[in-house]
Amino acid sequence: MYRRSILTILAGMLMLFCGLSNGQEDMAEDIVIRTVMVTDAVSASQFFNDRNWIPSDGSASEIIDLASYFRLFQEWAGIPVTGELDQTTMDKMNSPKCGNPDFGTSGHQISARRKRFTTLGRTWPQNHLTWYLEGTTTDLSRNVIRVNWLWPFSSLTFEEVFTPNADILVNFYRLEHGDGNSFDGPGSVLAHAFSPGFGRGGDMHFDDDETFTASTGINLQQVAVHEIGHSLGLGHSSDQSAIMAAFYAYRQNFALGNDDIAGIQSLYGPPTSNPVTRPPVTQPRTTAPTTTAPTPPRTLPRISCNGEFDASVESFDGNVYFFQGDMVFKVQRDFTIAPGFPTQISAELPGAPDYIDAAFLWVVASNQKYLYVFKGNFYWRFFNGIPSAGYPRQISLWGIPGNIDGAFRWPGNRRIYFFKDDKYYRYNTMSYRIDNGYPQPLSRWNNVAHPISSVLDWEDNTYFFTGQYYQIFFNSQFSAASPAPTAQAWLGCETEGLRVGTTMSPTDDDDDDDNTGLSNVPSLFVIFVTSVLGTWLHISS
Ligand SMILES: [Ca+2]
Ligand SMILES: [Ca+2]
Ligand SMILES: [Zn+2]
Ligand SMILES: [Zn+2]
Repeated sequence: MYRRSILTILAGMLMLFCGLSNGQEDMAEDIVIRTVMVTDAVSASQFFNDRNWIPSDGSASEIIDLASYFRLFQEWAGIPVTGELDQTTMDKMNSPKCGNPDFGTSGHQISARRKRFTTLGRTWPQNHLTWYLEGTTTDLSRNVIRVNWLWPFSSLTFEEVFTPNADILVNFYRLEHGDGNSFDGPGSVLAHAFSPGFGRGGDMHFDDDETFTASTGINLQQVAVHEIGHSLGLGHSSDQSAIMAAFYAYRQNFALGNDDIAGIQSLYGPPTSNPVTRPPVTQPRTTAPTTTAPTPPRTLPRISCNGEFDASVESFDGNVYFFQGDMVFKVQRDFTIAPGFPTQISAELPGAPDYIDAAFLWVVASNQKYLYVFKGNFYWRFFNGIPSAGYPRQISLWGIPGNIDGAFRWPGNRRIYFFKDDKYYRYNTMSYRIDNGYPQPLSRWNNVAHPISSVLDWEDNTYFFTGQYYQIFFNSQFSAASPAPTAQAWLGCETEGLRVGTTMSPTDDDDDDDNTGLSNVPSLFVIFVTSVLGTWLHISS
């Protein structure tokens, strides 16, 4: 049996050597060559070899004492130390985990007994990093994938970009995907990431055979925060409570631990007390993407790409209208522009004015939808796209002032929300009047910048648009993410269309009073773990 395991180890070393000498796999030493289900001593020795417990730099003796490795692993993983491949050990080895090795090429380190973080020996020379979501999964919508999963607590700053010329590319793959580090189907390995460097350096890959979630199960954000730790230069921690521990388990209260923070600060130092905005320093990528070519940017009328819209609302067919001057865009659920758009507002909604203030959709039934359009002191109504007779009418019929900024109807509590300047009004569609106690300060919507340009109720979350930026407001958390450029995310515009240097910081309001009504309703929404996000917002504001 041990003779076979030695052969396996030698074969593994040979494969690793071939991979390195190839030249194209310049980052291959970061990542496991293959993965196996551990069922016996042979596959266990492969596990130790793949994950760099046994030195892969040629310094290993040819005969290994497998029992001593079981003891080291059991101690490291925090399970009973028996020195044998018992069921607990086998289960642990086969449980969901990161695909990166647990140690460097010189094998298991004595320091692993100190229960702390490890580093990969590479760091980014610049403190400002760019990342690009190159590919997505059908498990989650693009906007959920794009939540802020980046690491606070260090001097690093991050910027999402919309071209592949980024420091960190994020993608989803199945099985063999061109980097010599195959995924393994459902279960076991969930993801892997490359340590800092050019080409694939810093890139994160997720195993698309997993079902990623925004709640319990394989939570994408929790896996991603671990993987980006590797992208920044951290290895696996022997502190099993750390995010950088190799094995994955869903955490109810998800946050970076002290060990993770100590690790990242050992590489990049603590956050600068007065952050300066640095220009992005992005090196040309030396390795072309091998599996998924980025889709070329679509050519759109210049008018769209400033991303400033007067109003946004769900359309009759379940897509999204964006109004801008005398034009209207229809963005489809896959974030492409519907054929025939943009077009004149008067062509899409006969009788509606240009330069509207706000709009909302009232869905009575799937075949009965009323679209309300507001401008100045008047409003118009369209039933299933057909203008209703007798309009426009006076906005005062709603009990609100003229010239509002935005409006949406939330089906969760059958209320209509009207926003103006730093206040909002809540209209009760059962009593046909504004609820008592309104208007309320807009600051109750945690972290939303104001005054807003428009607001949209869309797929379980609320989107606030201000100038050229938008913020996802997580209904289940009742808090907003950092602003992101509207034109790039919603219209697929290129960077050039955006004004350079425009920044916006979210307001920081700790008022978590839930009188707005949304958070009183039993959660119809995706539960999203945003403790890291929340901390990030706090720090960045
Ligand atoms: Ca897998
Ligand atoms: Ca508006
Ligand atoms: Zn890992
Ligand atoms: Zn990969």
